[in-house]
Amino acid sequence: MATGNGAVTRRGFGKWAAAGLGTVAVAGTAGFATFEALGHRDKRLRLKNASAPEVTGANSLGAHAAARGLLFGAAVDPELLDIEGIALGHTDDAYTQLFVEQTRILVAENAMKWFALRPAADRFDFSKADRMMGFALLTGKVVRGHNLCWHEGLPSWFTKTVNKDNARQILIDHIRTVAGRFRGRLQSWDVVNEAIWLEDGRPDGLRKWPWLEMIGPEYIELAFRTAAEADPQAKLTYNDYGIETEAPDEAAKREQVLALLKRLKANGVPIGALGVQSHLHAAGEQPGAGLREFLKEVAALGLEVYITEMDVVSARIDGGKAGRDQATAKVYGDYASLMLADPSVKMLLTWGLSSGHSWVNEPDQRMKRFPDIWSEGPLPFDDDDRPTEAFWALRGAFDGAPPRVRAAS
Ligand code: 9MR
Repeated sequence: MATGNGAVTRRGFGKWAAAGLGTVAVAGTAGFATFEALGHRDKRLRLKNASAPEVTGANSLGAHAAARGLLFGAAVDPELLDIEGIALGHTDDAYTQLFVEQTRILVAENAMKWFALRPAADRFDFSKADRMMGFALLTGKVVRGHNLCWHEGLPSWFTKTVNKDNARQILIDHIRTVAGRFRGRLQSWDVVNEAIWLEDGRPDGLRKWPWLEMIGPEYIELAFRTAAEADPQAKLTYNDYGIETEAPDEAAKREQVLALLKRLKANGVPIGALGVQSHLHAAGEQPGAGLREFLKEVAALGLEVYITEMDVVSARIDGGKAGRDQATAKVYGDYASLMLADPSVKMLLTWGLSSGHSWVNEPDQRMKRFPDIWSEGPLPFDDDDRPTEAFWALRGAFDGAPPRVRAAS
């Protein structure tokens, strides 16, 4: 676990906290410069923990990505963050330190979803989301929002309350209130999440769910236009999964996503980016030429591309833990290299940072999706916050990426 003399103190958070929040926000990532002094040692050590100098400061994922003009970050659970310690200038909490050390951009894994923000139809609760924003402010992190419109993560009152008469207004009110609250403070918003679902059999590939059924396909356009009014600065993003590999169903889904993006652009909808979730599997079909071609088409629409939720499930890989770790690392390296070779890809976020806090190993998810095997190491750090093989593979992919002029902001 984290050492007493943790990185937070070394990075001078005491000074930042004393200077007040306004100064902290301006300081941004400049605070990382002091860490360059540690130098770069490209040695593949099995490290004691995540605050060892070989993986922190100039050697962190965030710093290596930034050296290429890329943003690296991860999904976080704000309830687990020791924000009080950060505010006082020091924390011993390993989870918190990992995010301080490694990331430059954060996204709430759940805290900005409907079920977290809407305890009742007539009430908003921003406490968890605000906690994350406070942490980001104190530590100079960029933040992206997830998500404004999704068929999952809805509160229990939703189906009882929303009907054809009020659906449009409820969607507008939610987006105005939520995007409005964080106006000017988010790098991007996942405005619409996972709207394509080929299994529903519609020619346009759209998922049949309450907003579609009650508002019609134009709910997507409505969501983007409302978000643009509420927060004109954020890059408004369409985010989806299952569009990464060469598998025929994923290639077909890519086509429908591209068609949707083209329709939105043709109608002048204010969309700025595509989020490719990137929940990958080490076994089975891998990403390849189809994805490369797709990226070119997306870029031609003038959209940025973000890797928004990367992790790798190693279920059904032989060779025990070592075999699974290696296979996972290979996917991290190959996938990040393929994606980052395209200049439209501006950032990479993993869905969590250490396997101790990964949805892949949440009991209900595991039993539903991967019941046959524990999928250790889906992320760049393991249960004990040591870097996994995937850490080195991902960092190597950042090093090999063509430099961007500047990071997305
Ligand atoms: O990781 C999230 C998990 O903790 C939640 O229970 C679940 C439902 O809200 O959502 C998970 O995150 C999902 C993300 O919001 C959208 N893409 C797929 C992610 C993994 O299921």
